[in-house]
Amino acid sequence: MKNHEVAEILSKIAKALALKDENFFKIRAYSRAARAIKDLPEDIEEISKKESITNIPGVGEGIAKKVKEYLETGKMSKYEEVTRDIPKSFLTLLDIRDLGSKTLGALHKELGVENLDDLKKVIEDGSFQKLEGLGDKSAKKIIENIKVYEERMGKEHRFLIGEVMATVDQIVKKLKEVDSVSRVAPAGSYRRVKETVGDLDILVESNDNRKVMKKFTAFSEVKKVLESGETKTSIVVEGLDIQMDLRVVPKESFGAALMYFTGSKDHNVRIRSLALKRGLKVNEYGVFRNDTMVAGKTEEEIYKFLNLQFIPPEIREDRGEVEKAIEGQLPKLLGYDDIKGNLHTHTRYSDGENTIRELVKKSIEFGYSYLGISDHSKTASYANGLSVNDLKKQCDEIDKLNKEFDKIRILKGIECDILPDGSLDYDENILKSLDFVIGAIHSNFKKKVTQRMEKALENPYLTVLAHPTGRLISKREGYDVDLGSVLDKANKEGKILEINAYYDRLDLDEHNAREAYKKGIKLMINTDAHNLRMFDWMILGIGIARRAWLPSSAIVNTLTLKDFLKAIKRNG
Ligand code: DGT
Ligand code: CA
Ligand code: CA
Repeated sequence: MKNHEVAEILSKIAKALALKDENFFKIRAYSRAARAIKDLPEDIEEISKKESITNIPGVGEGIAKKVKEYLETGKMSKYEEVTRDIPKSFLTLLDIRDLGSKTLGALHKELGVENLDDLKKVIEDGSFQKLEGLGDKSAKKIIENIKVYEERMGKEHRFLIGEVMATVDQIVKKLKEVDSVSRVAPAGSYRRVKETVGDLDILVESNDNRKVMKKFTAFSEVKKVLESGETKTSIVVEGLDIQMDLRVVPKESFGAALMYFTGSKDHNVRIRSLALKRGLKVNEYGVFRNDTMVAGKTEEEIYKFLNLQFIPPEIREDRGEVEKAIEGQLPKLLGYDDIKGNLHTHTRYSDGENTIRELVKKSIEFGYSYLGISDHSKTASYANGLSVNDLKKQCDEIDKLNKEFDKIRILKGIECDILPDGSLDYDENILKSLDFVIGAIHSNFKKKVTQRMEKALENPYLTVLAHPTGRLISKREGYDVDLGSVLDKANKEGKILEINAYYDRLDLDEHNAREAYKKGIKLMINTDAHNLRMFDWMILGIGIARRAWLPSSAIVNTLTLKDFLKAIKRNG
């Protein structure tokens, strides 16, 4: 899937244009399109085959043409045009977060910075800090971001699960259509829904290995075949440059192979040693007593044979799941169909791409019984936050739509900035008129984050605290926050915490979601959707909750509308 690549190149065009003092609207068009394409859960190439790319909200005709050119030729002449006179070593600087075009321009013109080493030097000798608008704080931030960048480049690259999902779906679908193939399943860290994956592992059940391998290596998604044998073929996926290992397995061993290649390795080790104690041998072909195979067709059969409860893939990490399964004490995890509403969504009133009506229809498609609208609040000028008047207009529109749609209830909410002093972004009367308030920190990340969140949690009108660590998996460490203390406060105040299902956030993550649950805090899983396609990310939030061992009772948006309304009712 080339979405990330395409988004990256568009965003670099935007920065390069800005360096050249080009027209503001032109620059914004490129950054908007970059973001829209990055957020797509569908493969842009597939979309371009079925429909016009301009159907993606935020992508205009001019940019669509350039994207098409890139998809067809692997090149974007606009990018080459705007970067022709910028040296390559300088282009790397575009990848450093928080280094905007204005600063880049000043660094270049006034300090002669031409590459990363130069940048480090001018920070060290203090001349960076003396530039207009910069200071010690910006210097510190940039030093951190350089570190993150260098780590990312140096480390063995891992992919965000959301980056690879569409491609896996596509390849699985194609494999299912191959003659003689009766089952296809992703395995490895992907099946365990880890937030990042190192490579992809796919299993196919078939009795015609050669045919499967031949068809597979000819797929258009295959960039390069690394090795191809009778049972295993490894390829590099076009666009993503991720490795995929495909294994063909006979029917009687499919469950054993699926279990083995799903891992994790530590889980497998635990299972095998348990089996040994019972005089059994477990490997990727099956379960054996002496040399006789006694199970292997399905995972269910294998766990049962070992006298274990079935262990869902998401918790196979050797964190005590095998011991619990022996005792029959595994919790029933939140199910993928249990969610009844998405409460953190944005519309055109702020920085979303869709109307409320469109979100309502999408929610009905998902079978949801409620939908929460939560656009940005008034101080959030970076995201076109709602003035008091806009908010009133939006509430009126929701009232009307609620009369029109009887299958679903639309709830009035806001994603309210937590201001530098910890207060919320509207006064009491406004907040009181809403069904729920999601509080989040969006600016001044370095200022007393813990105290601000705790103060916000004391506010009777706050319902949910969103993305409390503020991390972006691919780019940014979280805020400097004492999460333990925030969790205790949330618990004391009876507030809900969010699991943000967007694949680059997943915040809370599996560890702190578990911690929150153990303290007795209720959680809500939301997509933070800025367009319809982002509703699809809900499954990742559910995956994270399952990895945290959470039952559906831990998640408030699994409740029926009636109970949900009770759960979000404010105490004050
Ligand atoms: P990744 O790709 O780094 O995100 O993580 P995994 O878990 O997908 O690891 P990978 O691709 O190396 O191998 C897939 C599964 O195969 C792994 O979860 C467990 C199994 N496996 C691989 N190598 C070994 C091994 O040496 N011993 C055992 N017991 N299992 C292995
Ligand atoms: Ca893997
Ligand atoms: Ca692998």
